[in-house]
Amino acid sequence: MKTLVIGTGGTIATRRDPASGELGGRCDAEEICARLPAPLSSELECINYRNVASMEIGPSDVLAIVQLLREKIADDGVDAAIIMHGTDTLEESAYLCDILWDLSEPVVFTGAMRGGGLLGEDGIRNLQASLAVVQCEESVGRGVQVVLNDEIHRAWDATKGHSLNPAAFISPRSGIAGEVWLDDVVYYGPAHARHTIETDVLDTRVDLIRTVTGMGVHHVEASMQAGASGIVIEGAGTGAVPGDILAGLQAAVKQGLAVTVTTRCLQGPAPFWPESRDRMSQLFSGGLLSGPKARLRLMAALGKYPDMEDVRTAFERGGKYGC
Ligand code: DAS
Repeated sequence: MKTLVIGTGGTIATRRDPASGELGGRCDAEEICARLPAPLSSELECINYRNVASMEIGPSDVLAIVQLLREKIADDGVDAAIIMHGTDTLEESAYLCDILWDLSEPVVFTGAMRGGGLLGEDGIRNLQASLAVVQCEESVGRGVQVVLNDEIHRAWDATKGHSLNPAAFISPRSGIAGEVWLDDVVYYGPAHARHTIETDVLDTRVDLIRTVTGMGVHHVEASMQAGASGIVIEGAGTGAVPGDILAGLQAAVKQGLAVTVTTRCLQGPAPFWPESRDRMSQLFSGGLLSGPKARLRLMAALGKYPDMEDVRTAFERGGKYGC
């Protein structure tokens, strides 16, 4: 077994300077892996893709990482991968990777909430648990997962729910997929069907707009004027938006934009309005996806398909169950 470990930066790559006590130094992937307790049950190959805070990582980086994984699997005998990533945008990179990942080899994104050398640092344990997950036979075919705090989250649902606590990640819509008990990996159910979109082109001109009480239509108009090709609107509750915003979204559809409705609620689907289905029928359904995740799925669907009906089908196929 050969596991590729890719470093991108984030708190997991930080280290406290023993002299000053400051958290600032940055470790490369090899240095982080060297702190794993021996013996390791897999050969590791370490690659430093970048060493930055996760807000500096974007969709094009995920495309490049997926390409790298494909090459390593095809040419170098790699059969699993761990991506170490800052936790702030980890859920987005992991889900985009999951949308693009049509192979069966297990991929895990992990990170840390407490930096190296701090009391209660969690990065090395998260890496160790991730290694147990990617090496587990049952992880094959489950796509991309997120492992932190001994919990396994499906990428489509993983959400950073706390800004500081090491138990930061939650899966609010479906619950965790499993746990790591020391070295044992336990899944609580079978793998879901997955609906990937294999593309190496993303249309990144997709805006996310959150609905709040009393808001006007100017955000929608600004998106249209800026040349967006898609808008994800996070409605309230089951996807409710004020009437003038709905009219603005319908105008956007007429202008050729793909418009998707999600909910700003943490749980449950959107849109879900049996009584107004016709009025909303030109808008795509975000299903169980959060706004940020729907945005990434729409980027992939728009990047792959020129025809809007194909975009809709590819987008909505993954929305219902998120994956
Ligand atoms: N340093 C932040 C980031 O890169 C937070 C973290 O990694 O936990 O996302």
